[in-house]
Amino acid sequence: MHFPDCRLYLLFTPSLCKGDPWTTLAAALRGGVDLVQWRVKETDRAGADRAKSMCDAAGVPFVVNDDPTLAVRTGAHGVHLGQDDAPVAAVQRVLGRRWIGVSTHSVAQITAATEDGASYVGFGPCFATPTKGYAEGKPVEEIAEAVRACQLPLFAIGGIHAANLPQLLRAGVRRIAVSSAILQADDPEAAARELCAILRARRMPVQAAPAAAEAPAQAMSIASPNE
Ligand code: TZP
Ligand code: MG
Repeated sequence: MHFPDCRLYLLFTPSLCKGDPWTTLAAALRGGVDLVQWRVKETDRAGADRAKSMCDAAGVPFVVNDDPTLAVRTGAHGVHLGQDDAPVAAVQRVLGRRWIGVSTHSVAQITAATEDGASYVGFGPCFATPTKGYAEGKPVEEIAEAVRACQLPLFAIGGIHAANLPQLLRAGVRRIAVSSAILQADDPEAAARELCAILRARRMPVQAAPAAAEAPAQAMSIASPNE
């Protein structure tokens, strides 16, 4: 199944929400999140079904973390796997044509995920984040190198919020996956909207151009899978 042009991937863990989780998810969807991952350790079929229905109503694809069986049962669009989860090929047999995303932390892991048939990769951590216990992020040069090397859609992940996103955009990142930037926000809709606006601004072609020399860098929008 073709992987769509999603840019703002919400890692949805109900227990991490500052407010009511379902109100938070609804707000995030209104704010422009365009891919949602169900990220819950214990199997919660009812919760996953509820999140999937909300995503369906918003026309947003739904991915299940770690659990291919739950992905099939909920009718999810895909599953997301970490480096310690089952191999892509084995999961593909269960999932058929659904997407398989893989968490990666190096160019070697990106290459392996690509060869294994992944649909997209997560790459990080880009910044320190208590959400997954990372005390520091990767150097920006390493992120830029990963973006350059990656032939699949790449979602930067880890500690990303509106204030540090421009740094990643300058490194070539065009898609991000976030948890706390939205789930912990006082206003999750506004937080999602702001991230969307920053991501979108990076894709806008330069309009009237006194500084015409900057136009090519600003205008690139469809050059590679990362674009
Ligand atoms: N994988 C790498 S960092 C991370 C995951 C799941 C956590 C992302 O959450 P946050 O709150 O956006 O840092
Ligand atoms: Mg996992």
